[in-house]
Amino acid sequence: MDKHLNTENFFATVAEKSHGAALRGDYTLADAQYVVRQDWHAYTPQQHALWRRLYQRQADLVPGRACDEFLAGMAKLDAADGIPDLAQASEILCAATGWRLVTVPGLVPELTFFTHLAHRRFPVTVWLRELEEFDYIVEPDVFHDFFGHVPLLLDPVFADYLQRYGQAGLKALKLDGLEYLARLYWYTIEFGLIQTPAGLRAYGAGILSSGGEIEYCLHSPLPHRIPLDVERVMRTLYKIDTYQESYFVIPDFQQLFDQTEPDFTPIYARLKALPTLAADTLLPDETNLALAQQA
Ligand code: HBI
Ligand code: FE
Repeated sequence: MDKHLNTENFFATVAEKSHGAALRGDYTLADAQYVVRQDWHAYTPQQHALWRRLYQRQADLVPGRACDEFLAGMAKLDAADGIPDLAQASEILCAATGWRLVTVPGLVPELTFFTHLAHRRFPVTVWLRELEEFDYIVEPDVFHDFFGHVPLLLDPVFADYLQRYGQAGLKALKLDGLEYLARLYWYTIEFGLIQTPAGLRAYGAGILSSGGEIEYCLHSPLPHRIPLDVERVMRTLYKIDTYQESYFVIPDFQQLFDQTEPDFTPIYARLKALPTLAADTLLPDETNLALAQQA
């Protein structure tokens, strides 16, 4: 697709969704795939210090709350000391699962995003939030993208799931299925929970890069925790500016991968005839996993 046409549509959509606010990254130097250089030497000592604080807070929170696969990936990436050089991190990742990191100015159009994922390339935003945004940020930054998403890409099964998601995204663009697929992304890749022998754990990047939701999602009595069913998730609306009202729980990554094996074409057709579900819905046949079970 022509890059400029694509770009105009993208910025028009973003502006509409965000009530006119422009995206924050610098897109002027991006290539046709929205890739930019990470100018690692341009990060200031203050920015590296802010990264270390963000990293240390999450590093203190993840034991007993993140799944083991995430913790293992995080240890291999070894990024506690400052904003990582993403080309070096990409080499570590590539050796593990064949994924690479590409560096982008921020959110990229869906077609671009899915194309990267389908080719086992994960887009990581190059800029870091400001100090005032320590606890909450609207658009994904390098901390969210790297700390939240990259560790699990070192796990072979999760890595295959994300590639499959990208391939499904490319198909969904043609089938008018994007809203369904965006909900699947939200409730798995961003806010997914996993039931492990040691108890309930988080694997979603939105949770694992958050100082507050990481505890809330596991132990608050407020949200529902529901066994994941792909079609159910695809019908479920989500909140972008509060903690989630429902989390969906998988038993393991293989099951997540297997559930996304079938072609989504007939699923989209079925879902178009059904109403969407509010974020706090609990269906009559659903189990809200008891807190007692979670150890
Ligand atoms: N771009 N850089 C970036 N990161 C994302 O997570 C992202 C994106 N573009 C589109 C997009 N996500 C969404 O449409 C997904 O929810 C499918
Ligand atoms: Fe994310």
